[in-house]
Amino acid sequence: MKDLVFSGIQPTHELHIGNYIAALKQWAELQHKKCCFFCIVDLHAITVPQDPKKLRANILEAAAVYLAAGIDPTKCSIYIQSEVAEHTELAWILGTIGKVSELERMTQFKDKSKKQTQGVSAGLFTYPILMAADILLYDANQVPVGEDQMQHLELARVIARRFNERFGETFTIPQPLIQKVGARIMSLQDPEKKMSKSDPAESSKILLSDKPEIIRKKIMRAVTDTEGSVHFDPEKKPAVSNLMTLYHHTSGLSLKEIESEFKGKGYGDFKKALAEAVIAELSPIREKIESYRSNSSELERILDEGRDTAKEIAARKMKLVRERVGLGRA
Ligand code: AQP
Repeated sequence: MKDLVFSGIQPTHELHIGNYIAALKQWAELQHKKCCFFCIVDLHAITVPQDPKKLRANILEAAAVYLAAGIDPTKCSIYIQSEVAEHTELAWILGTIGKVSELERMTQFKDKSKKQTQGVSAGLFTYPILMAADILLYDANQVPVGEDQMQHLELARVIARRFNERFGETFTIPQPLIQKVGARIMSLQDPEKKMSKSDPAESSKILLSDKPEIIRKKIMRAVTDTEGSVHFDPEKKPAVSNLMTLYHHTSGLSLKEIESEFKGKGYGDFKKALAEAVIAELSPIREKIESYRSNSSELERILDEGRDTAKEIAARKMKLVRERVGLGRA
């Protein structure tokens, strides 16, 4: 059987280079070899308050970004999570399989709940259950994610196994697909923090929509260390190692090749080369986002087709799940 890949991005804020390296870039490579479902996970987005008008705009923006990053709708399905209601139905059922104690261990919940000023929603707590439903609904066996999602994916595996043991073989156990280098891109201003869409500090992240002069400024201002050597050591030199990771993914050079290119040179030279490599990688994407965004009928058509394909598989799976659990009537 052909491998099935599922992955998604929340349409919250603008996407950054961390989302690109860990998710979109991997997706664009995978689509040539596997059957892929790439979802815009708007139901996940509302686990923290969203402005409804902005959310709708962000959903279409995310679809344009997927296409601009090279995701080809003739090779894979691109669709919006809330348009396939089976995601939420399965999430409810899996919520009776997952345990509160398991959800309480999720570090993302602990981090995100600290930032909520108007109380923490129950949806933020049960987010990993919905993520399990997203993946298990399609029997995805491969899930490309950044390192921050590994704990959620592990929970999806636990839930799938537990369901299969209780009700008989129903779900495929998914495996993570994680970049060897760059599974966690860090903030340009604080190498202890991951680069995050919702970080209010603009200089902490490189957005896919950033123009060349902004990219140059952000990289030239990125924190480094006092040692002055371009050397990969995430423990002792986390900031420089993070910048080297960005250079590795945008120049195609290995970490060793980067070290030898900048042997005896300072951070200034390295940052200039990094900025040009990032600009060369992201500029074509930025230009394409604009053109996909302005062709809304084409975007609508792609999202309709993706939804229909996803819905067919999801409906079949839910029929089986209802039977296994004993819901409704025969
Ligand atoms: N800094 C990162 N490095 C590598 N991968 C990352 N991802 C996110 N941040 C980094 C990966 O991008 C995919 C989509 O992420 P998401 O939209 O589902 O949510 P997130 O992990 O919560 O992303 P952000 O950017 O940090 O958003 P906010 O600030 O809204 O919470 C996932 O595969 C994720 O692993």
